[in-house]
Amino acid sequence: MAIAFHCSTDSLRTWSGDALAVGVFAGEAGETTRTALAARFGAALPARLEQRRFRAKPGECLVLERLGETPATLVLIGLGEPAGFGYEQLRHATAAASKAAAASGAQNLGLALPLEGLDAAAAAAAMAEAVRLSLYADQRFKGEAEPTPGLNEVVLLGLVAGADAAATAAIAAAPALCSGVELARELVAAPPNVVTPQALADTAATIARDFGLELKVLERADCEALGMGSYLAVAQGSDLAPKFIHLTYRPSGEVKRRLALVGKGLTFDSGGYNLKTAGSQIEMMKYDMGGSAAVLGAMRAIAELKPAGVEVHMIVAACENMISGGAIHPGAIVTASNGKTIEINNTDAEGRLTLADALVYASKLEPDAIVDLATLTGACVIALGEEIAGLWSPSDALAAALLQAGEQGGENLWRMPLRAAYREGLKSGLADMKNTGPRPGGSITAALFLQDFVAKDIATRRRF
Ligand code: TOD
Ligand code: ZN
Ligand code: ZN
Repeated sequence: MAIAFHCSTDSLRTWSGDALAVGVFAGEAGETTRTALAARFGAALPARLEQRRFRAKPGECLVLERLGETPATLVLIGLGEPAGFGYEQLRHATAAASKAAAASGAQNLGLALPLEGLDAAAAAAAMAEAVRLSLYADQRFKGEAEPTPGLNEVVLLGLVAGADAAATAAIAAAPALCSGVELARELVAAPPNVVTPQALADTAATIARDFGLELKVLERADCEALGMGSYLAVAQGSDLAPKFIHLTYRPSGEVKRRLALVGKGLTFDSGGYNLKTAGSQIEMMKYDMGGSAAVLGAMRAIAELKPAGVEVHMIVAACENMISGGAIHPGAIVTASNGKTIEINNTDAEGRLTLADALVYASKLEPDAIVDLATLTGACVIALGEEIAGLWSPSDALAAALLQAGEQGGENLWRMPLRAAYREGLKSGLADMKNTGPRPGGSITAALFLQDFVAKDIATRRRF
């Protein structure tokens, strides 16, 4: 059931409901909050926190139930030092509070978290999204649904709805954004025998039907006619047909900017004849369509929110990377749809082969910007760890815009270099290029490879 969100000028001193969650900074910085808590819940409260050894460290969560009054449940969330507090910490604190409140049986929750120095709309969005996403439970593959606690109403304390139209709008947009995020997560979590290239095409068809978007799905023969030899080389080892998916959102008024979202859609990556090994990687390779899940989720949100002025194209060259008598040989040379020849020195560097033809196709649409999302290299994970995505762009302005969106939207991005000298690593004696460079700098050569399939003027073109 939908969760209702409200803003309220109430504070932790005045709000009444089932559960109240209060963020507390560590040490000195938390003193005013502790004083306010004592004023509201009695002078014994600080001693009780001391007894439970609540130190307000980040991630610390203390639930005090049956306070004998309303709110019946007080959830204290440790926030650590104020210096480290931003949108990401706000999301984590909100998620912890929501789960604790729902588990306590509360129907409504008052959230008192520090919002000083944060943009009201971005903070409201962060909280509304964190509540919904933290309470989501994936029951699709359970034989019997397990009961999952939820909340009916969440009140964001200290935000003035009427006075801040942007915060109100952000809260209104949260359900559509969360539906997109949940769709992406469901696609990523679903197993590879369920999320096939056809299933990705079906998902795009559902979005198109539900929200009135345009959909074109190119079959193998259509891709052959367009000369997509790079993408089709990856798909040829699978018994499942490739699906090249092009979903388009057109705004009702004037089009001011055009954006292309490209996502890697490998519904399973065995590595091909450069086979992945057990224990380290192969069991996880249903996740190799994460980029396509992200862009499908984004389109689901865009389709519902209907932003003005921007036309958005989503392109996913979906297929599986499998082994069979018909699979591509290591060492094969193929030709992409821009005429470039590629020596496939590693069949496991297949994502870039599919993206090459997807980027050529996207370039032909003449967008103002292309944003490509992909689970492309382990080297990027080695460089940045599990929680930060690498970002490569020749455009400082686009990179800055994406970094800022990531900061507010809860996606950590880090800009990486497109070091031209590393192109050396992709030289082939026979073909125009190889698909795989040396292991050092492996994520950078992957980005340099992709750059060769993007029309040269896109990064420097108009505005975005
Ligand atoms: C690589 C170019 C691509 C491949 C990637 C993939 C690796 C994996 C996990 C660290 C490796 O050492 O073989 C790396 C390093 C962690 N493999 C990759 O990065 C062959 O996983 O298959 N993309 O399609
Ligand atoms: Zn691979
Ligand atoms: Zn892959």
